[in-house]
This record gives sequence, C-alpha cells and structure tokens, in this order.
Amino acid sequence: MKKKIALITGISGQDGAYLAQFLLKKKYKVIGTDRRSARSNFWRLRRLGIENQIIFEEMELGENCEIDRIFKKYKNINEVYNLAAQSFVATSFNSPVNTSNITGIGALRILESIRNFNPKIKFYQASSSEMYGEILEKYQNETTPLNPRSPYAISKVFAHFVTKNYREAYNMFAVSGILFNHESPLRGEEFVTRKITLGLVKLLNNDLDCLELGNINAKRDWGYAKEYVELMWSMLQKKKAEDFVIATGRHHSIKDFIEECLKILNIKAKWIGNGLNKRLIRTDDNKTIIKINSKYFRPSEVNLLHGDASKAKKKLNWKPKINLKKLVKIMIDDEIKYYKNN
Ligand code: NAP
Ligand code: F7E
Repeated sequence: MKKKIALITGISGQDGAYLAQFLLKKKYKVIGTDRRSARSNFWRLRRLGIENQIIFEEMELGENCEIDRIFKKYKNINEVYNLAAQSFVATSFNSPVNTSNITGIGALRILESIRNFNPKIKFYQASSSEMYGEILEKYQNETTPLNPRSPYAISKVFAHFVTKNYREAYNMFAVSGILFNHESPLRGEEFVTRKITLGLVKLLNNDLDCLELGNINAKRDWGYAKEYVELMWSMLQKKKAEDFVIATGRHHSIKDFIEECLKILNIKAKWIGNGLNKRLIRTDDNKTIIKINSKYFRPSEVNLLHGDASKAKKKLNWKPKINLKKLVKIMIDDEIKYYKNN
C-alpha cells in the first residue's frame, strides 16, 4: 500500500518530535518543516532517534512564497499538522506583532496555500487552552466562550477561527485541537515545568544556587505531550471535521508541581514568607532553593485552566493515562538521565 504523507510544521518543537515519532511508527512518510535549516536544532529528534527518517524542508511561517513552494513541490500530501508558532506566552508580550504574524496569520497562510494547491489535504491546527484566558466557565470545553489574555492567546484565537472558517466556507477538512498544557522531558527549558525539573537537578549538582520563579499560584491542567499528539492524528481520521478539547480534567498549581518534584528527588524543604517574599528553604541547611522574582510575572495572567474533554472521551474513545504524579516522575527521570549529556 502507498505510504501516507504528513507534513509537520514546527518539527523541531516538543509536539513536532513526538508526532513525527508516532506517524513514522504508523508508516507515514514525514516531511518536517523548520524555519532556518542552517541553524536548526534537532536535539529532540535525535533524542528520539528519528532525525534520519524525516524529510526536512525550510518553511518560515512569515513567508507566503516559502509555504507555496512546499505545497507546489509535494502535490500528494495527505495531512498537515500546523504546530509551528511563537509559543511562549511571556515572549508574546514583548513581541506581539511577530507573534500575531507567525502564530496567527501563519495558520492563514498555510490554509490559503492548501486551498490553492490541494484543498483535499486534511489540516490540523494547534489551538490552545490559553484562548480561554480569564475563564468564563468553570470547566472549559468546545463551546466555552474565549477570553484571551495575551498576544499569544489572541493570535491563537485568530488561527482557531480562521480554521473554522476554511472548514465552513470551502468545505475543507480543517480542525482545531484545543489542547491544554502538555509537558514532557522534551519541553522547552523556558516553560515552567521544565524550568523546575531542570532547575532542581542543577541545584542538586551544585550548578545552580537558587531557582527564581514568577506566579507559583497559577493553576494548570497538565497532561503528557507524548499521549496528546496521538489525538491530533485521531482527529484527522474522523469522517467529520470537528474541533476537540484535550485535557486531563484535573488542575494543580505550580507550587503543587514543585512539591511533587521534591518528593521524587527526596529534597526536604519548607515554604516561608508570603507574596514576593515567599521562599523555599531546605530543612537540613536552611539554604534558599526557590525564590520569587517579579520579572517572571506576566502583565495579564491566566490564573486557572481546567479542561472538560468529555467530547474527546466519547468520540475519540480516549481517556488520559498520565496524571501529575506520573508526569513529574517521567520528567525527573529523564532530567537525571540526560543531565550533562546534552
Ligand atoms: P514548541 O516546542 O515551542 O515548538 C514550536 C515550533 O514552532 C518550533 O519547532 C519552532 O522552531 C517553530 N517556529 C517558531 N517560530 C517559527 C516561524 N517563524 N516559522 C516556522 N516555525 C517556527 O511548541 P510545542 O509545545 O511543541 O507546541 C506545538 C504547538 O502547539 C504550538 O503551536 C503551540 O503554540 C501549541 N500548543 C502547545 C501546548 C503545550 O502545552 N505544549 C498547548 C496548546 C497548544 P524553532 O525550533 O526554530 O524555534
Ligand atoms: O506557564 C507560571 C506562568 O510558560 C505556566 C505554552 O505551551 O501552555 C503553555 O503556556 C504558568 C503561567 O506555560 C514561571 O505565569 C510561574 O501561569 O509553562 P508556562 P503557559 O503560559 O501556560 C499553553 C497551553 C500554550 O498554548 C503555550 O504555547 O506558570 N509561572 N513562574 C512561570 N512560567 C514560566 N514560563 N516561568 C516561570 O518562571
């Protein structure tokens, strides 16, 4: 049988790497696009041992002509997964125009190119729980009103509705997965979970004195990236194109996440002080190992996200397998395994 062909934008990112691994196992031919081949960093693909199995192409999401070139060259692509984005919320406040151009209009550029060159291609858009922002319903599902709180989230709302519009206006198979936070050992070091797991391992190796964080009271619904990418594929295998929320249905604070890490690493510590003066000190030597730095606070914060994935459970026949405890264990184990070997 002829191999199916998938194109993944953002192949160098966390989800791009896991999705490529999953699709290769399913015998897909995988084309991975990256914005700058000369300086590409494919450490995740190398870690998964799949770098040599991918066809790489350069595609900067800000450049219409680069996108068109790819869809002209590969006429027989079956599925496109648009995972590329300026994905760091904090950066989006400093770089709002670039974020809108890449994270928002980038999706439109791809949809336009697909419409022009091969409208039969199935398209997946990486929508985000950040679109719910200051939440308007206790549990967020596919019908919850959006109330974004950052240039990143606003850009994702644009891409989300543009995807819906191309589905409705041009009858294209274009869907959005509204994924809640998903983490893994392949998470970028700037995101809070990885910053914490790496930071604590550095502390234990005497490579860091003290880890500085922002709002540790924020709460997120954290799942496991390797598990979530499989659902991107499932959405594109359905007869009908529709959007799905993917979430665990449980939420925890950053402080809870830290405390799970401490248990696994066997670090005995206690919190003292309040607000900006809150600190985590080791009980054996009173050394401060975590403190708060206001530079990590966001101009407008998303305080709480809690997903309701009932639709995915029913229609994609899925239920989350990895809870917070297991997720932290997976991340810490890998952190220790690869520390200093990267
Ligand atoms: P990630 O690790 O930050 O990966 C983002 C990818 O986008 C990287 O490959 C990056 O390339 C690429 N990229 C950035 N700017 C680009 C540009 N101008 N042109 C082309 N490519 C560009 O993100 P992720 O965690 O894998 O997330 C995948 C997607 O899901 C993103 O769209 C994110 O916004 C969305 N999302 C993520 C989560 C989550 O919790 N992880 C939840 C919901 C939605 P470089 O390597 O060159 O930087
Ligand atoms: O922040 C708080 C921060 O940067 C989580 C992206 O994948 O998920 C991600 O966005 C929370 C926020 O992820 C630090 O204020 C405290 O409340 O890990 P994060 P995010 O902003 O939730 C969504 C679903 C996406 O779509 C995005 O692409 O943690 N926090 N102290 C901190 N955050 C960071 N980064 N660093 C800190 O020191």
